[in-house]
Amino acid sequence: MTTIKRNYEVAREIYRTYGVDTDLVIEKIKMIPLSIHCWQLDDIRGFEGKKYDLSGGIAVTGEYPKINYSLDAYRNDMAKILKLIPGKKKLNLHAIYLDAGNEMVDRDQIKPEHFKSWVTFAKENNIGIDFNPTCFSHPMSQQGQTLSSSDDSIRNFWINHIKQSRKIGEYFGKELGIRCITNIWIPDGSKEVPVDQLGPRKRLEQSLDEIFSDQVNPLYNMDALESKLFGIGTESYVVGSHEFYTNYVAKKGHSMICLDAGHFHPTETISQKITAYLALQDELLIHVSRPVRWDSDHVVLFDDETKAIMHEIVRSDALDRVHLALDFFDGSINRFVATVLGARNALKSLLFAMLEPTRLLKELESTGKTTERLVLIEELKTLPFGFIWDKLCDDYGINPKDFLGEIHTIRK
Ligand code: RNT
Ligand code: ZN
Repeated sequence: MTTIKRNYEVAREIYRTYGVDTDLVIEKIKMIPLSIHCWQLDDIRGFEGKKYDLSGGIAVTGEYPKINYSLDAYRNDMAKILKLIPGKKKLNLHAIYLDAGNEMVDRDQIKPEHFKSWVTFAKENNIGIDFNPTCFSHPMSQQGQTLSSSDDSIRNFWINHIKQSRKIGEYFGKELGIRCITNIWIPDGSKEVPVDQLGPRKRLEQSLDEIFSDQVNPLYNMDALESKLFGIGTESYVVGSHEFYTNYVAKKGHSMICLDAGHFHPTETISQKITAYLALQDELLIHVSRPVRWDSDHVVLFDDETKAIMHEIVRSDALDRVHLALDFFDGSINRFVATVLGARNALKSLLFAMLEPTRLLKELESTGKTTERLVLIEELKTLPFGFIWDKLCDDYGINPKDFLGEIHTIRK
């Protein structure tokens, strides 16, 4: 018997004494899709005919040598990345990762045909695709306004971009038989508090109404709206704030909220917001990220907040209603490794949460045994969780202990 199997048997027995069936948990976690973001690998450069500088508050910091990827080389690395992450995966694509050959296709002109080769890639790699319109790093967003702009030509440009994006999402869903989530994030806001705070928000509402007036089959595409508290250059005012989108979604009754772990005040945590949405909304998208003092998008760790996010989902029995997508970019370490490591840490956190004897804890809670509840929660932290994780990796032919060995075989 291999060490991994032997260790697993021991761990399985220990978890069983807490009423946890580890075999079942492993089978269950294999069914939960994790959306791997396309942008960590190439600093969100994409494959548009023309490469624009990053803007809209999107910044990648770090001096680790980067690869100037061709689409083929990029896909090669992405395929390798997918193989190093256990479980079910989706690829979270941004619109600027289109494949239009040598043609320069502007954002308002993108069509499903420009993403045909991504469908092939997804089929080859047995994954679904999620989508994001790219409303930043473009001359039309240079004034810091897109959907909320008072200039109709700018506003319409971005409305059209997002309308096209939703069609592409629908196309992915239909072609792959896996529903696509199209997540809309815009950078609109300002450095100082504007005198007119209401005007841009009313224009954003109108733009969204116009976008969603297009019928897109909800079986194939579902939309999410991502808020933010502040960004670089939008320190004082963000049009698409948390309150704005929460009210928009509640009022209009379509699309879901996207909670990004880095988009709130540093003392707020999204783990403590999840159930407020689950109580009143059908679905929720989470951008699993790691803020350090601000929305710094550090690589996701197996840390307390990531575990708390997963605990809230598991304890609410909402694994089918909450969608997990990664969102970080670190240019200070190997970007390939960053993607794999962050994805694994998100999954590890999920596995950790799923191995909790939730029913037992809830029972203690409902019978007022809060001392026992706290003791048990602390006890669970030192169970041989790592052995279960190793088994999950092993089921996918991934050697969890040879991670660095794997990465030394890949290009920088
Ligand atoms: C930006 C948002 C958004 C982006 C990606 C690249 O603050 O978090 O999700 O990170 O679209
Ligand atoms: Zn995000």
